[in-house]
Amino acid sequence: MTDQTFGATGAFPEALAQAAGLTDELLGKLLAVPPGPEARVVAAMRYSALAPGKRLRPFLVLASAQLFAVAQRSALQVAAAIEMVHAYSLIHDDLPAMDDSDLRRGRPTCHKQFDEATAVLAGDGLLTYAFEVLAHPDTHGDPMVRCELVTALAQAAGTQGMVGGQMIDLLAESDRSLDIGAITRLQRLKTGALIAFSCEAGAILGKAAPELRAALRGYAHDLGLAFQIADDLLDVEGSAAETGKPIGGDAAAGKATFVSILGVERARSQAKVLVQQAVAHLDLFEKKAELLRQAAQFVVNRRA
Ligand code: GRG
Repeated sequence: MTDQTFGATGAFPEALAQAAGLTDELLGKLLAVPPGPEARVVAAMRYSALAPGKRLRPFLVLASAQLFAVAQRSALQVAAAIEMVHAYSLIHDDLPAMDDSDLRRGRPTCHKQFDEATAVLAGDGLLTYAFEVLAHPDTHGDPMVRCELVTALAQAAGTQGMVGGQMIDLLAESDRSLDIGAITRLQRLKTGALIAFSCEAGAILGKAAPELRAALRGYAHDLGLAFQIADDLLDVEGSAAETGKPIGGDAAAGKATFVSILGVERARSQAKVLVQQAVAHLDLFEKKAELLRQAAQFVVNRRA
């Protein structure tokens, strides 16, 4: 494994790059292509999981785990698992039955590079493998902690989280009548739940006191909404060259988003308020949470 201690410089850009390097190294090992015809689905899983993304969720796992002095090896297992679930969601979201997208992370989407059936299987393979990784003894010596991680990720990814949010989103397509409360709930489920799991994972690994775990949940809640508003703003103001995916899709589809409801200026100021709120949740951790504070600023200023 690369000789890197996550966050050693205390600067967010380096820490994000380290999270990406360390997580990709582990993903590369976990997703070694086997011999035999099943090699094709593992190659598709590799293609999507290792495609260049920000690796924000792995960063959040590593930074939250560091608050509780969790071993980096344990945190990396969770970082790899969450990135697998995220990659699965992107593969399935891009399929013709959903967003029908040709471009993701600056490359052809999984079903364009391989084929639709392989992309469905690659998503399924990544989702199931993530739970195998969490259940592995390398993730934590205490089986109860591993069980808690499995339950928390299942809840975040399933019908009470991302899958539920995606269902609401599909039903709401072309529905401009959604109000701000409905959009907030949709996004809390669709993107917020995985972000919240990423932040809480450190507290689970570190067997943290309930109030510390609650503080991380509060941070994640505000961060997730700020992240989504930034995503909606990028869909209006960004470019495909920057984001690596088609832009303008929400407006073309007539979708209600934070930006379509609030307008660009109010959406931007709301994102800033959410970042301030997110950062305030971290007061309990004092200086130890500096990387998470910087991450909150990054989320609203990002261009990809
Ligand atoms: C198919 C079950 C299922 C769920 C799909 C997450 C999701 C639900 C769809 C992705 C569509 C989308 C663009 C959502 C907006 C927020 C989001 C998750 C953006 C992509 O995440 P980033 O910006 O991507 O962290 P990178 O590529 O940097 O990892």
